[in-house]
Amino acid sequence: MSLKIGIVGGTGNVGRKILQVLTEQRVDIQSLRLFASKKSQGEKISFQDRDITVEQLTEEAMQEEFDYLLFSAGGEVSEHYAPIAAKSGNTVIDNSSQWRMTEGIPLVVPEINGDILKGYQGIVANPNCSTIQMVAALSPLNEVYGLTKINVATYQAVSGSGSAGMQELQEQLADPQREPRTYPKTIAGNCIPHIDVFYDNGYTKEELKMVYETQKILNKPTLPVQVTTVRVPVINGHSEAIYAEFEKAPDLQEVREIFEKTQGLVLMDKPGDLVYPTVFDAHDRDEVFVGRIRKDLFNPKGLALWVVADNLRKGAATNGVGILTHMEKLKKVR
Ligand code: 11C
Repeated sequence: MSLKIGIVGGTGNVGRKILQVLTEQRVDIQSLRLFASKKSQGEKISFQDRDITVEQLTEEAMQEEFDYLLFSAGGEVSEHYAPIAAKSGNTVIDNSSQWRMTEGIPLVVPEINGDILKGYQGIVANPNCSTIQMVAALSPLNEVYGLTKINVATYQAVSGSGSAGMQELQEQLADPQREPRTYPKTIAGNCIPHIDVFYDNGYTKEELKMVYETQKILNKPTLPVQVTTVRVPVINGHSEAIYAEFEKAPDLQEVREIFEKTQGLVLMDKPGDLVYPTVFDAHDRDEVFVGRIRKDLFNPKGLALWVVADNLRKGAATNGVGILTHMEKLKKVR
């Protein structure tokens, strides 16, 4: 079926990646409209063989008929406009954190829980980038061994903060004296254990997103998830050092086989030959890369992993377009 698609936040980092992924995945598009704030109205964005003129986002436009509206313009825009679009019968795939934990709103990584979307119309939430790559790697192990605990530290690229973060790192690399604006401290040559705001319990919003989103996607509402998120001076690509425990002791060889046969994962795990993933391997790729697989030295049920993905792709655009294509597939299944 030829689809009527709208992208809200079409001029941002993720909006542009969505355009790229729609083309690569050959989504059959009847019409494509791009919406942004008044400031970007009239801008031209090239898509396939044409230029698309950016329109100002309005309530009226969201009430028109679309098959899918992909939102990536921040929580406030989604809070206001996504329900208007959904009430008008449109399906919204929302990349912001606004609706992720709302009861009744599906939070989806298509290959894990995409089937909950059968017959669904309304807002579908796309998880946080750092959550997506972690659950993509752990879900196939959960199915075989039963996850009982996660402990993770992230190494997150500045592209997660949009173009402002990328620009700040580049400017500070050229001039280390340059004052921080996007980040609380200098990012060039530094690691900042602080992403988004702090809560009274000492965790950041980014950390608690990873906790609660993981529990919701895996449908394990009491799973203990311990997180420290860190911004690092990397332009693009998030890395994660994950430690997980299971009900059944995982077998290393079998774990590797599971990763090898899981679609969307790439196993890079021959450390002796310097084979382990870094952000350069994951750049502009849709897969999640896994390596450095080790058994816990003290607990046979524990496993350590290093997981890397392109946060703008699998962490945002690819997963969002994946939700769209999955919903289209579900419509064809009776
Ligand atoms: C970062 N993970 O790297 C954030 C960006 O909830 O979708 C994405 C925020 C979100 O800064």
